Amino acid sequence: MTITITAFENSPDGGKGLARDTRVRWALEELGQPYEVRLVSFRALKEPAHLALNPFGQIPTFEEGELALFETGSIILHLAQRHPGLLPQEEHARARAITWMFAAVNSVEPPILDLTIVKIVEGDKPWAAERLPLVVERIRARLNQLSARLGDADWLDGAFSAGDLMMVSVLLRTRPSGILNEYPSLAAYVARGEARPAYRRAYAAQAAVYGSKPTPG
Ligand code: GTB
Repeated sequence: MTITITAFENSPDGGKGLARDTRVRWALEELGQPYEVRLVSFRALKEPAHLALNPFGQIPTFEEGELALFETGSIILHLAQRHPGLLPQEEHARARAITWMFAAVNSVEPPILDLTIVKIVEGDKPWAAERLPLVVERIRARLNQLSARLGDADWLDGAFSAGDLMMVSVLLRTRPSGILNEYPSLAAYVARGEARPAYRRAYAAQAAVYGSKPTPG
């Protein structure tokens, strides 16, 4: 059965890999699963056909036969459970890798998203300048904790897993702000993720949609 995901017809980042279809593409590439992409306009995102796939009117979505999913965490967990390569076989190691996936989207991503919100969506509010340093401090607090746990390891818990794929994807969102460079071990961790052939294929595929450069940076 063909796997079809959705992505922006016009991504605001022009193909720099920041939209969330990149992490799903990356997982599919790691798992060696072919896929097709349906591009969706901003208007079509909020129309009934797309809302039936994702009630929040967002990309990416995932369809395979009768199954339709949304939420990158759920899509990647489904794929990693179905195909070998992104989750360890051993029960406890597998549960820990899944824990890192949740940590990425529940504990690390929220303050990172707040930074985009305070800078772009709320940038013209009179209190935005006051809020900005608070949000940056919350990001730093999480990155301090994460870099302490990573230490000098290559990956968060043994071999590269879906937990690392999700965490690297989330950390990449901090790059435009420069905060990641304050944490050399995390910057190196993200660079290791980006250097993986599967990531590079995923990046190139999304860049090609928007006529952007095929390599990150
Ligand atoms: N929790 C959901 C998931 O993980 O799947 C969040 C999905 C989501 O935020 N999708 C965004 C979307 O469809 C695209 S990724 N937004 C349109 C809308 O809500 O109307 C967020 C994103 C968009 C653009 C950039 N960029 O250009 O830099 C980066 C990230």
